[in-house]
Amino acid sequence: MTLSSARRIELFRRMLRLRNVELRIESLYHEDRMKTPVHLCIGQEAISVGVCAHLTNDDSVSSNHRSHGHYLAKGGGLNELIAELHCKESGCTKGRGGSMHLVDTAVGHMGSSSIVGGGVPIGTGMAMAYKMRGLARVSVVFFGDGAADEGVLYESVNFAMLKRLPVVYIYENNGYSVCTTTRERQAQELIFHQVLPNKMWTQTVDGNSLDAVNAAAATAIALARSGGGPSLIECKTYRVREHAGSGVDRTGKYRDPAEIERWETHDPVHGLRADLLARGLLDQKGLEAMEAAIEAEIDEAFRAAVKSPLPLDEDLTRYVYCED
Ligand SMILES: Cc1ncc(C[n+]2csc(CCOP(=O)(O)OP(=O)(O)O)c2C)c(N)n1
Ligand SMILES: [Mg+2]
Repeated sequence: MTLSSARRIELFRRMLRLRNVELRIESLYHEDRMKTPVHLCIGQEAISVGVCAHLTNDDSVSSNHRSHGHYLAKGGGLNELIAELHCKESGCTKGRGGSMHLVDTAVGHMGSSSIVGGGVPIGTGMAMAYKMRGLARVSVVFFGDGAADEGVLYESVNFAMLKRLPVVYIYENNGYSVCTTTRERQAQELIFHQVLPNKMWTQTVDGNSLDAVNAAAATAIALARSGGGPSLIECKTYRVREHAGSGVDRTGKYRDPAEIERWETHDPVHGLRADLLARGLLDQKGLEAMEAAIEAEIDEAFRAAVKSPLPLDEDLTRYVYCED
C-alpha cells in the first residue's frame, strides 16, 4: 500500500511531533520535575506511527515500558502524557503510573506494562475478547527483543495461532535489552518468525522506513480484521538513546560509538524530512510552520503540567482497586 502525498505529510507530522515531544522531555529531564524514569523511543518513531495509522479508536494497543510513541501514535492526549510524567493528578493515570503506565482507553491505548513481556498476553487476551464477541477489531501488541527472551511470548503466539485471533505482534528489534545485544541472548532469531511462517503471516522490515512499516502493517491489520488470524512484523531498528533517562553514552562501554553513528545517519525522521523536501511535497516555510505548531502544543502541555496539582495524600490508595 503506497501512501498518498497528503497522507505521507500527515504521518511525517506525527513522527516529528513524537520526536520533538521526546527531545523536550530529554532537554528538561535534568530539572528533576518529571519524577519518573523515561525510556525514549527516539529513532523508532516510524514503527508506532506507521502501525497506528491503520487503527481506529475501537482497535487496541498493548504497550511496554518504551511507550511514549505507542501512546501518542494511537492518539493518547499529549497534556495527559506530560502531566503523567510530572506525576500530577491530571496525568493519564492520575499521576500514579508514570511514563511506563500510559493509558487512554477512549482511543484504545489500553495500557503499557513495565514487566518485560507483560503486555503480550494482555493484548492477546484483548484479541480473544474481540473474537468471542464477534467484533471486527484488531489488537496490536508492541514488544521488544527483550520480550522475545520471555516464555510468555511463545505461549501467547501459540494460543493466537491456535484460535486464529485478530492480533498483530509488532516486534521492535532495536538490538539491545538494556546493555546486552540480541545476538548475545538468543540462540537463533525469533523462533515463531523463523520456524512457523506457514502458520502465521510474518515479515521483517526496515523499522526506520515509514513506507516499509506502513506497507507491512496494512497487510497484517487487514488480515486480522478479515478473520485471517495473527501475524508478526519484525521491525529492525535501533535504540539510539540510552536504555533509560536522557543522552547517549559514546564511551564504548557496551556498544561501539561507530554503530550509533551509523544508525544516526539512518534516522527515520531526518530521512523522511529530506525525502519530502527533495520531492517538493514540503517546502522550508511549510516545515517551519509545522514545527512551530508542534512546539506551541508542547509548550502548552508542559506549562499545564507544571502548574497542575499533585495527587492529595489522602487519595493515596484511590484507584488501587477498580471503583465501579
Ligand atoms: C520480566 C522483567 N525482566 C526484566 C526487567 C528489567 N528490564 C526492564 S526494560 C528491560 C529491557 C527490555 O528490552 P526490550 O524488550 O528489547 O525493550 P527496549 O528497552 O529495547 O525497548 C529489562 C531487562 C523487567 N522490567 N521485567
Ligand atoms: Mg530492545
